[in-house]
Amino acid sequence: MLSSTAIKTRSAAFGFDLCGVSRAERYPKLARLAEWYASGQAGEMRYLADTRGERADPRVVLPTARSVVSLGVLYNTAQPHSASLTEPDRVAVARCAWGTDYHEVVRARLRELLTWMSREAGPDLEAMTCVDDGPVQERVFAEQAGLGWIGKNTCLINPEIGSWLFLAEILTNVDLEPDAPGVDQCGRCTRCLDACPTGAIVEPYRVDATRCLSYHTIEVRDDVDERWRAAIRTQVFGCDICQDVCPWNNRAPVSGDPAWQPRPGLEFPRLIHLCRLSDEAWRALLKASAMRRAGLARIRRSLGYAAAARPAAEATDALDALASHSSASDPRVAGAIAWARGRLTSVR
Ligand code: B12
Ligand code: SF4
Ligand code: SF4
Repeated sequence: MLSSTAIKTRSAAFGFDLCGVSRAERYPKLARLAEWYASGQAGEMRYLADTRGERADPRVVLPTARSVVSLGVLYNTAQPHSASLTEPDRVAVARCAWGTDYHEVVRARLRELLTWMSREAGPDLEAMTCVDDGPVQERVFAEQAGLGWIGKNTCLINPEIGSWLFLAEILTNVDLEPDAPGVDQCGRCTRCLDACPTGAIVEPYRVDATRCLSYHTIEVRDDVDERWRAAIRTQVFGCDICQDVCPWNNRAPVSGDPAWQPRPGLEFPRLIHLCRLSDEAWRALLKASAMRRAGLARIRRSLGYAAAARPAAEATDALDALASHSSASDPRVAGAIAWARGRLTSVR
């Protein structure tokens, strides 16, 4: 017989650091997505609206669902935070993209857990797994399942291990004992709102994605809106600033999991190094990496915007290096190089 306790014990053996259970229900916070999308703050992430019916109620995803098992994997490593970067010619790739693509790693772990659950529950088990790209509001279910609380920066924070977490779920028809929801412990802190370089946390618990550097450097397919290009500076893929400054991450433990350790070249590389990197070297670096989501042209586009923040000689070297690759004919890369060169002449 499948129980919450047994699933929790087993999940740890499969590499999950957190596990909790909630009922598969239509929680009030789930309604926020539709309002958020309607406000235009999702930008071009249409897939969120296309799946809004499923996202509002897990029983639309799996009609027989009774419980949601929420899982968390700590990906923090021993390296310093991007906010403490002292060498200005270095740039940051988001910590969640330093190692192997978490979608692949976590999905494999979910499969193992599900196989075990099927053995325990027998042939009547119905279940569905999600990690990131499924139509499930993962932070809401994680909060309901007691994995932590949704902070003012909108990240799920666990009081013991912080917010450097990948989230995943198993929706199932099994009636499992639910956990108590997480309790908000942000208190009067506003560090994430104060530190965000673009004011994207427009109010506590609300991120306007169209201002967020993570959105611009990972999700935006064409040119980044001119208003936000200069803000990219060092955040060339994703952005960790609102988690770097969160006091709950000061004592976050470090994961020894080889999957999350930074690949050589991704731990705060020099901008010029990334700009010079050949297509072949990038192909090797992006293999089974979460950075594939943006693709090389978009990554080089962001490097072009970042170059504009450097002193003229250094920026020119970086832009010349970007211009030497065949992807310089991509309109997004060409546009970024032209924009950055224009700023070098107009600003200085
Ligand atoms: C779209 C998306 C983004 C967008 C929008 C982010 C955002 N803040 O909404 C962008 C591209 C900007 C983004 C960035 C990042 N993301 Co993202 N993203 C997602 C995705 C696919 C959907 C999130 C979503 O629907 N957002 C829309 C908002 C409205 O919905 P929501 O996040 O569920 O928020 C609910 C709560 O905030 C709730 N709520 C909370 N408090 C309150 C208070 C009140 C008063 C009310 C009414 C409601 C309310 O209402 C919302 C509606 O459901 C999820 C995966 C998933 N399927 O859930 C990953 C996910 C949230 N992202 C993740 C990560 C790691 C990141 C980055 C850290 C990556 C990086 N380093 O660049 C940044 C963090 C930026 C940030 N501060 O959020 C992780 C978060 C893990 C964690 N600890 O929270 C997730 C869960 C993916 C995963 N499986 O691990 N992301
Ligand atoms: S990820 Fe960066 S840009 Fe986005 S809300 Fe956090 S600090 Fe702001
Ligand atoms: S920085 Fe402060 S306000 Fe922001 S999420 Fe962390 S504890 Fe909450």
